[in-house]
Amino acid sequence: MTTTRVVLVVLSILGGCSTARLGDGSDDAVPEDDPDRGDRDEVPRFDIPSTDDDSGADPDGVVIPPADEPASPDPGPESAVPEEPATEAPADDPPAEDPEEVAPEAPLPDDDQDGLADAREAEIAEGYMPFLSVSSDDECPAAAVLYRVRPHPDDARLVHVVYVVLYNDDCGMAGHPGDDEVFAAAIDPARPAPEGILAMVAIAHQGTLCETETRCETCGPDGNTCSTAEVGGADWPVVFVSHGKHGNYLKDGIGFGRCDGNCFFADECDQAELAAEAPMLNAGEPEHPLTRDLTDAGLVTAEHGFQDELLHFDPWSGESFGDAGVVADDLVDPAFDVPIPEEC
Ligand SMILES: [Ca+2]
Ligand SMILES: [Ca+2]
Ligand SMILES: [Ca+2]
Repeated sequence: MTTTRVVLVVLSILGGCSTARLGDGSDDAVPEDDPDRGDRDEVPRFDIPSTDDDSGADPDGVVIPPADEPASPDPGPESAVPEEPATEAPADDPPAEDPEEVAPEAPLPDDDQDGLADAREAEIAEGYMPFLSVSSDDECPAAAVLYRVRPHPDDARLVHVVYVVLYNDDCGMAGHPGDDEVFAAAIDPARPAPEGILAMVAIAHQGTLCETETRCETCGPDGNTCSTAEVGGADWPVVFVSHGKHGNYLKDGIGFGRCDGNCFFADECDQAELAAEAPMLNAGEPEHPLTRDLTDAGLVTAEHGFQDELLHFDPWSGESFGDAGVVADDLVDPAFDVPIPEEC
């Protein structure tokens, strides 16, 4: 009996060794013996010692198999532990996506703190700038445009823009160095230009006996519709500029509240073939100016035709622009508030 037991033991040992070697090539042998299916991931552990199998003929491999068989269930869960970090790796990926989501949410600069991105203000003021009709024979047309953009006080979805046109001089009757002429517009940025220009207000000779206010709408009653000029197939609302004096009117021709012959027959306006081109700059808001020096900002400069005494002007200083009006007052003057037409 003892002899046969010895033989059986030897055979069982040899059989265990071959099983381990098979495990190198296939995982089938292990699962059959192991009740815990979750431990099948231990297969890689067999692959590692398999390098020893390269020696193939080494008899040492015979000793290892029996030790692995009973031990295999236990090291199973232990081996699962080091594998967990591998599963945690993908968990680290999500945080990498977060910054990408945050980037587009980053607010754009709003240095004048009015709730509108300053870059958007520039797009609106310049993109919806009405057709500025300066007489072709104006003898002092050098100009620059300072503007103030803010959410419309009556509807934050809309925008209110005040345009202050600064000229090097007023060369009309009783002319003077410097000139500031104002008009304003209510704009719906959800509509393309020029359709988005809903209504305008202009005042010529403000504060004088010749003061004349004109208003117009682009979507209101026919009697108050803005005059337009065709540019690129679209009809742009026109701001008529009186010859030499630069008073702004929204209605040309002869008659009460119109340009031609107004101010004791001194004013005259023309429909220019091309809109006046002038550099433009955002003034910001009263409490948060975007500029305090129009020359350093590149607007009122010698290159743009302005004389020395007008250089380095602070639009928020409360001082007159040359011998003209106070620009800081122009920018906040409620007389230029443009109501939103009900029809628009
Ligand atoms: Ca702003
Ligand atoms: Ca603004
Ligand atoms: Ca003037």
